[in-house]
Amino acid sequence: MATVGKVIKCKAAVAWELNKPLVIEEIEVAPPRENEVRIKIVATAVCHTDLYQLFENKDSAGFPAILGHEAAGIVESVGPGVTEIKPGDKVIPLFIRQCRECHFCKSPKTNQCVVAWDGAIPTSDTPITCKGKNLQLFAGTGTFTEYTVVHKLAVAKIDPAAPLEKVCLIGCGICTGYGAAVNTAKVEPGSTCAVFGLGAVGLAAVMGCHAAGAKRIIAVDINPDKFEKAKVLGATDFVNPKDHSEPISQVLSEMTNGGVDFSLECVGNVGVMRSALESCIQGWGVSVIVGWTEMDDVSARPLMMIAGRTWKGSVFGGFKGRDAVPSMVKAYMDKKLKLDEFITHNLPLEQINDAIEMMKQGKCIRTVLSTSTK
Ligand code: CXF
Ligand code: ZN
Repeated sequence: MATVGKVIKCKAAVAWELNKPLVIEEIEVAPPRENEVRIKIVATAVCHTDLYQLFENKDSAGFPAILGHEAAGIVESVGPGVTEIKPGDKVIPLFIRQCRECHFCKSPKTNQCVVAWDGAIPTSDTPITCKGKNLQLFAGTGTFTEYTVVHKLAVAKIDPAAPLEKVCLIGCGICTGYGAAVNTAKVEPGSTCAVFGLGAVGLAAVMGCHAAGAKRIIAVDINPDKFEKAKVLGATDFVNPKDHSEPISQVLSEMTNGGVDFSLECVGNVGVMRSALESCIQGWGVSVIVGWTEMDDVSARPLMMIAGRTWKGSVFGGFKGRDAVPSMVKAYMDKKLKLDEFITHNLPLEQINDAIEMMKQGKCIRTVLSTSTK
């Protein structure tokens, strides 16, 4: 390829500072260094965590930045030390790295590799610049761009036949929700589940509960427009907390004779996390925190757990990315996993601020942004 070994000038949506619209700018992307992979991003979707980073996370160390962490693309070139990935491979960047060698990677219990979060640490030494300034790559992926550079442990190689404009969703929302049900909650056949929040992550959690054989899946959201899609993905009951004056945990307890077996919080709100826990049945109920927030502490009465409930959480659905993402792509190709139902809009990267606005207003599930072909 003519670009190998050279700086690539291309377009990206740059987040210059908190709370400001993204700006389409020309950026310079350095050739991959040791253990790095330069990827042409073909499709990238907007996830709620990108909005969290732009509007709510008050840490200025993350700016200026290229946001985006749910994407798929094609490897343009690789740096020294990269052997498992080659130019032309179709890949999904990972915001949780997997080294396959540490004691966490060797355990089937977790995806918290010792270097899992290394990409998320702000650094002055990033491979992408704009107007002479280094840009942070959000979550170590920074995908709202035509080209990005990621560490080799943050790349999953996928089926060359996979449609990138669909499977990009596997890079975050689908695995996060589906895995939270299947891997973290370990939903059991015949069980009763409740999913709080019906964005892409919550809908994927519904899909995971359904795949695990749950008998009853109660979908909870204050926006009733979300119920239709939840039904398509397997939800059996629908509750809008605004329709009830009593606490939602009481409503669910009455509906289920004491509480649900599994609950999943997919909002990122500490009050909802508590409600989800309190909606679980005593004795064996399991509640999983899936939604992302770093702003507030979460609290609950100790009796909740003393009486036999388990409160846990996961990131990326507990999936080890380099191993699981290719399998999830295969599941989609084999028609065992739904993705198309999650894509409500398609836009060019240039219209990313419209996608962000729609997500803010709860008007979309996923908008997939495409980069121009060149
Ligand atoms: C997040 C977790 C923190 C890094 C970016 C992605 N998960 C879901 O959006
Ligand atoms: Zn995400």
